[in-house]
Formats: sequence, structure tokens, C-alpha cells
Amino acid sequence: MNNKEYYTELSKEISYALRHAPWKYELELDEEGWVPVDQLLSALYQSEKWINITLDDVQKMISLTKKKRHELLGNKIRALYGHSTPVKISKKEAVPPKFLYHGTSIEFINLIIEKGLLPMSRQYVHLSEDTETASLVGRRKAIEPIILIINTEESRKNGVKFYRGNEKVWLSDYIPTDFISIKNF
Ligand code: HQG
Repeated sequence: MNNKEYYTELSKEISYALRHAPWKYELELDEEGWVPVDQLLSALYQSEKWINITLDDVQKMISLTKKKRHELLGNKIRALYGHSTPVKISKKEAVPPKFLYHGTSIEFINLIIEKGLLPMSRQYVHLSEDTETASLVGRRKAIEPIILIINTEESRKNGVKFYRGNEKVWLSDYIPTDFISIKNF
């Protein structure tokens, strides 16, 4: 494994631990999703693959990864978004730009029009700050993704809340259909 692959694998495993299955690593997320980084390292050491891992590697992984998925603060680490754990991570409400975007596959459009944007298997609906990011997200599901435009200003007037993931990713609990439109290409 070269350096880049090593850090990509590390990022994926840490995301899995902090977003989806902390109990498999004997970790317990606090209400904002933090765990002591020493506990994460101890859990990773158990596997042959990460036997030589250091805190420095975790720091390097975070700084090398283009997409900011994790945050290290003092002796704690957390995932910034993406959680599917049973207890909802608490986030502080914030004011997003007037429009946010969501990239998805055409196969989900009818259901989204019918029911609005739902978190599905995650705790929050994930939205993008620009159309380019939304396109990248949507390309995980379709070669030619559909971009949805969310009118956050109108939805906030109707009680919809938004929270920050990272500098490109925003979160919400649910986006009703009334505030969603389809971007024309
Ligand atoms: C769709 C990655 C049917 C929704 C990405 C999406 C992102 C509905 C899928 C982050 C629906 C859920 C999250 C409804 C929504 N009926 N389908 N009512 N409402 N959907 O993967 O937003 O690289 O859980 O359109 O880049 O695609 O891992 O969410 O297609 O930032 O860091 O249900 O994950 O980040 O799919 O992606 P996902 P997402 P990382």
C-alpha cells in the first residue's frame, strides 16, 4: 500500500467507526459525536493493518484528505457528517446560503417529489453548498445525476432547520417538496 492508499483506507475505516459502528470499536459517541482519540487508536491497533498507526497518521490523514470528513480537537475526534448511529448527533442550527443543492439519481425523483428529501439511512439529509459538489455526490448514484435546488430562505420561514457539516456540506432533518425544484441543464 502506498501512502495515499494508506490514508484513504484509514479515512474509510475511521468514518465507518465514527459514523456507523462505534460499538464495533468499543467506542461510545458523546452527544456531539466526539470520542477520545486514544480510544480510537487503541481499537485500531487491534487489527494487523493498523498495528503501527500513530496520532500523527490521523492528523496527516485529516490534512491530506480533500473532503473534510473528520475533526480532531485536543484529545477528541469526531465525524462531521454522515452518521447512521441510532442516537441522533446534536448539531447547532446555522444559517445557510439562500440556495443549497442535492445531487441524486433520476430513479429517486418521483419519491422525492412525493415525500420530500428524507435522511434515509442517515441521521440527516445531506445538502451541498454548490452545484459542483452536488454533482460529485450525485455521481455516486448515477452517471448523469439530477441536481435539486433547495430554497433555504423559504423553508426556514416554515420551520426547516439547517446545520453545518463542513465548508461544503450542510445538513437538515427533512426538506418538504414545496422548497425543492429541479435544476435545468
Ligand atoms: C435519496 C457522502 C427516495 C437521496 C456524500 C440520496 C455526501 C430519497 C439517497 C454524504 C428520498 C441517500 C451523503 C426519498 C432522499 N425517497 N430516495 N424521499 N430522499 N433520497 O448516501 O446525500 O464521501 O445516504 O437523494 O458525498 O447521497 O461519504 O446520502 O441519493 O456528502 O464523506 O436517498 O455522503 O460523503 O443516500 O450522501 P446517502 P447522500 P462521504
